[in-house]
Amino acid sequence: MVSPVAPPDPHAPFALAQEAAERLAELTGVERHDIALVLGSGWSGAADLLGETVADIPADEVPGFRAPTVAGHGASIRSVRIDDDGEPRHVLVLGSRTHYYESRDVRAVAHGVRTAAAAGVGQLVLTNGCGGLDPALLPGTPVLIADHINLTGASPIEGATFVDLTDLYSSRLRDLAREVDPTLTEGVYVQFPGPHYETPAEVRMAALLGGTLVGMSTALEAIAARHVGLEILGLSLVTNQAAGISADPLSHEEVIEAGRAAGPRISRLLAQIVRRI
Ligand code: 8IG
Repeated sequence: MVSPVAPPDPHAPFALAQEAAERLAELTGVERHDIALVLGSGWSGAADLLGETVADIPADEVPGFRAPTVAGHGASIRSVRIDDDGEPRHVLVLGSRTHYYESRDVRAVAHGVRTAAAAGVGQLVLTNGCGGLDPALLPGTPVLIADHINLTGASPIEGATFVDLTDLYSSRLRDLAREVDPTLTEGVYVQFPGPHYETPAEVRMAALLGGTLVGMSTALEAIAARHVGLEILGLSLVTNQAAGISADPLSHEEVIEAGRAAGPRISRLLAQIVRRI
């Protein structure tokens, strides 16, 4: 018998992203955006420091975006205008992201990035809160992502599309970030599927594999972003030592608190970096 279920249409996510970008242009009055920013745990203050907020839109008013399900995660999409010198630039600030752990839906995870590309964006800044694998990496430390290891077992790419991931996290943009803060160190971000945190044995494995940071976002989004040609900067905030690194158990409240404490400092850093892009 022939299956009555149609195969998934690989173009559908891009059509939805196009629709979302058109709706964003209507709602913000900004025809094209130049830079997109995805704000993870601890990074939300940066939007206020970037420039003038032209529009602030509840995410669920834009096709394909969902209201976030996690306490401490934002829920709006902002258009911010940077007017330093020369041509004004428009930054699309995605205050909410869909995580893979919410429903293992890679299309939903990639939608923000694809919408940004459809809105005209050339550079994408992905931020997150994460666990640190090196005992010397203390909570509150921002780290540049130099590369990633994707342990989700998933990809946002559908079909036989062989996307090159060399220099995925742009060395040009990392250099530029270090011009703002020469003390920034680099690390390899390991994306686990979550939503549970790792066991101490998994944390030791991630370190053996060459990881520096563990988290539940960013890698899948970076892959989707490279696929659509974006230049990517990744910034992590270490909000906790990974499981087993310190004797204390992990708690979401502790993660939120570390993000809150580091917030003003890393938000200033991020705003300075974005203004240089
Ligand atoms: I914030 O220690 C934050 N997110 N997987 N492990 C994983 N995700 C995280 C962690 C962590 N801290």
